[in-house]
Amino acid sequence: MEIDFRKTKFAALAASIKQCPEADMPEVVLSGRSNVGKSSLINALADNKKLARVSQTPGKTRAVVFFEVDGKLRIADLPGYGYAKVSKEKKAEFSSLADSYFTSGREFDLVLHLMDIRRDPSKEDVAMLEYMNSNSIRYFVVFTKADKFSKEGMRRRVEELKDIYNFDENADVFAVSSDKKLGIQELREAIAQVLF
Ligand SMILES: Nc1nc2c(ncn2[C@@H]2O[C@H](COP(=O)(O)OP(=O)(O)OP(=O)(O)O)[C@@H](O)[C@H]2O)c(=O)[nH]1
Ligand SMILES: [Mg+2]
Repeated sequence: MEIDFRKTKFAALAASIKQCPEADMPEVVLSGRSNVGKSSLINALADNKKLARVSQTPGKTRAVVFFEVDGKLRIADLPGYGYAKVSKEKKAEFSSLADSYFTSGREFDLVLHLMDIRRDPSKEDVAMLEYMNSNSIRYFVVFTKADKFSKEGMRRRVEELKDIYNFDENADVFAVSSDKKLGIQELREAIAQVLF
């Protein structure tokens, strides 16, 4: 099915699982640590810089933010985890909202798990990958900020990371740059293929 990602609009903001819209269409979930580039990726996919809030101050996305793409699918932008400068209470609140998204029984179709291509695995990343592997959750690994490497450097880094992480053998691995629009079209097509 053709999906026009440029037709993406804000759909809902949920500060708790109860506030999430009814799961009545295919849903893609973005997970990953704070500042990894989740909101930026949504903007890149939609080709609209004003859609999702991007900030220099990590920890901006404090609720689950839903976007609707072309009336055909939903994207859920989860609060990022692991940002050190928010209080312990805030941290627990963000991550419990992200956790409860997964444990609530809400139906979703695909997780895009984002990780900064320059960084080594955090314990939250490892835990998330293990969680998805053991629950047979379909996911893509999306390495962000690929513009920080040359093309060859990026290829080598992705190989290195594949050795470091324990990815599901069926998981697709992408390297993208929201800034330079690298790998964005491939990701759009891969999402559409999994969902429809
Ligand atoms: N160089 C580079 N910087 C990026 C890219 N994508 C995002 N950034 C920067 O990374 C920072 C965080 O981006 P966000 O999209 O707000 O990250 P987030 O994952 O939504 O963060 P939270 O909402 O805190 O969970 C911003 O300063 C972005 O400009 C990219 O592709 N390349
Ligand atoms: Mg965000």
